[in-house]
Amino acid sequence: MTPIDNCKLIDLPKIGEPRGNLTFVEGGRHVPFEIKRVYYLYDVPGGAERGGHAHKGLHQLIVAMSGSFDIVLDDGQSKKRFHLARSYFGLYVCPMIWREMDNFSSGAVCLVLASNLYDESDYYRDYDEFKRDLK
Ligand code: T46
Repeated sequence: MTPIDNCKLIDLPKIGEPRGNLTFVEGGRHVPFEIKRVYYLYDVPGGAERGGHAHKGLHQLIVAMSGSFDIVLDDGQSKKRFHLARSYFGLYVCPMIWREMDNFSSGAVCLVLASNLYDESDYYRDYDEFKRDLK
């Protein structure tokens, strides 16, 4: 088992009705952290790439609210590509995982629920530095 095995797709509750669907996420219940921040990526141009970093301590749940995109997770030993395309699945990403995001469809919206407020010092933006600190 490597750290990447802690990252998994979480099947979120879905209340389906003829008037539409409703999905909810409760911190500490559906995700293994309290939610302190929400942010989202949208209007991503075709062919653009996002990510290219790892977090030292941040836990996240990443959801394709609309459209689709891919995320490649990398724990320094192995890599896994996830295709997110449904708003009732969230990808839980634990700390110390490098991620790259690409293949955004037109109109894609990527919602992120995060365990902490924005803090640039929590980022590794250099892959070699990330790898060095894994040891
Ligand atoms: C992640 C992926 C999925 C803020 O000022 N506050 C914030 O809460 C965030 C998330 C970003 N920023 C600033 C920092 C940069 O100047 O927004 C700018 C763009 O951020 P970044 O280049 O990190 O964006 P992405 O899309 O590559 O990554 C973001 C998150 O940073 C990251 O946590 O996992 O979305």
